[in-house]
Amino acid sequence: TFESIQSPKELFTVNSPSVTYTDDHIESKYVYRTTAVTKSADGKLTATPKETRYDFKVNRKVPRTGMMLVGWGGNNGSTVTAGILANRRGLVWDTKEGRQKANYYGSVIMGSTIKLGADAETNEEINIPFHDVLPMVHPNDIVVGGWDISSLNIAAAMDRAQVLEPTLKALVHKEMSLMKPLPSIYYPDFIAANQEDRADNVLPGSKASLAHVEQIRADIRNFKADNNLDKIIVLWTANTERFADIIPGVNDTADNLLKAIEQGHEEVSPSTVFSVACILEKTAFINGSPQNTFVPGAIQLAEKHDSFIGGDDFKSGQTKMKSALVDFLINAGIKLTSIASYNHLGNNDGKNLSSQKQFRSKEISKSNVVDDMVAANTVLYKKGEHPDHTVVIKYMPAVGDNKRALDEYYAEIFMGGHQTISIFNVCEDSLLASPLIIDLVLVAEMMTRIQWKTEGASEYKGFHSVLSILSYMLKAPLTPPGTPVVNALAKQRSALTNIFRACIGLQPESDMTLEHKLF
Ligand code: NAI
Ligand code: DG6
Repeated sequence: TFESIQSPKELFTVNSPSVTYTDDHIESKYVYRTTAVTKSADGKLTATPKETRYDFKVNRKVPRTGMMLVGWGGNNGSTVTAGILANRRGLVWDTKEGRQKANYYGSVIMGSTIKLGADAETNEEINIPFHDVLPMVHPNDIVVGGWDISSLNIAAAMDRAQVLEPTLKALVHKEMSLMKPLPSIYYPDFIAANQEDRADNVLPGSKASLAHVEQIRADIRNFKADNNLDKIIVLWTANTERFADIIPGVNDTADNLLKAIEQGHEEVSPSTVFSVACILEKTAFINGSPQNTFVPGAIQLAEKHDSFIGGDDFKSGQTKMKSALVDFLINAGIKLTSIASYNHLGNNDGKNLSSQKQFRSKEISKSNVVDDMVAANTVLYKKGEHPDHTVVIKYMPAVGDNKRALDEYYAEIFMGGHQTISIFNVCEDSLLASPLIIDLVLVAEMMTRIQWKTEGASEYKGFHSVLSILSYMLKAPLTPPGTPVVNALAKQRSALTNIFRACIGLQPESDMTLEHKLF
């Protein structure tokens, strides 16, 4: 059974001649203000304010949305499912610390606010939940399904994960025991050999095939029809795969990739097959793991089909801290010279990452996360200069999902002095990742309902297929080919906030507060 979904009430309207509300849409005429910089022969820079006019159109009808997880029976998959059910039913359970109520803490969309503006009379800040800026899907209304190579039902998978309190598990057990993951595709070479013993729910065939693509497409269509849904978002939260080699003629272009799948080429990974199926099905696909799912051919295919993709690798704990702390240090004028990051964890993710090739995927995504901040500070760093950065991950079964992350930041301060910052971060990995899964799905879904055109153009179109707006939630953000990657957490949040504001004709959130300074 599924509950009826009500279109959420809009918390505010925008009062502006540039913004129009119809039954179906919010339309805004927006002036995007940037600064164009030119350099003369003698090296002198000239900064010129620039204005570009865009029309945005937001579809106000909130669709009945399904989330299909690849790796549904994993720690993240089972935890996020239980979390959504608990919130939907408003559950309260006993813990050794007292009564605990379901919440969406850790979700930027559900747990944080943005400044809408200032009170017209008192100038006091008015903050509203992020979720209310645009007409977004509520996570309580998301219908969850998906695939796993392990046949355990999702209640048993939740027990296997050892993440949630037994009292909570008892409340959702019955409902979750009816949830069975669809059989998935398993090409043993891509994940660690130590995963083989759980692979008892697999489709025939151990390399890419059109039959696999077609089966996944059919699964999406059936799930949509069976649950009376308007839209599906698919998200990879399955094991980290090894990187696929980029081979000319195999995965370098859309046509070659399709051909390689048809011919069963061994260098096409399961996650790439899922992405291709979703792209062809016009279903947004997000990669929560670090591997290079989106080989050039997959990106080209998404562009060709105007289908949305996003990735890579959830940015949950250590890297989120890193992308905030390094931003702070470097923007404070402190010269960071080394970062040593150690992790140990004992869940199945850790077990899979104890294999060298899969660890290498994670090492890559965890290592490139400060590059943009370093490159931007030409005062502290010479061209090409970079802090030392090492990433270590060890599998320690005893600590289960309670990941330990130890970080040492070493920096040069005034007059040759040194500052050492040591961080010890302990928490359940899956309780950090689950709200990110929700954010990724909510934002990706919202982006499917936003269109834009330049002033005077006749046709609206969607954002670029590669949803770089999801960067805040991701360690190695995928961006449209040829465009820069932004890792700095504050910049990522401000892009998300201000794009949403632009869609309803509001200027970027400004912290100038001149009203409190000029009187
Ligand atoms: P997990 O190992 O508990 O779950 C992965 C699930 O994927 C397993 O149930 C496995 O049977 C399934 N699986 C493997 N290959 C599959 C395939 N081809 N099709 C369908 N199912 C398949 O791992 P966990 O902790 O849930 O993490 C999932 C992924 O998210 C990992 O790649 C991890 O590195 C990544 N991640 C996790 C973060 C966290 O904080 N928990 C943060 C960043 C990334
Ligand atoms: C060990 O680092 C396991 C990984 O899967 C991470 O827990 C995960 O990628 C989260 O990483 P971070 O750096 O965002 O905490």
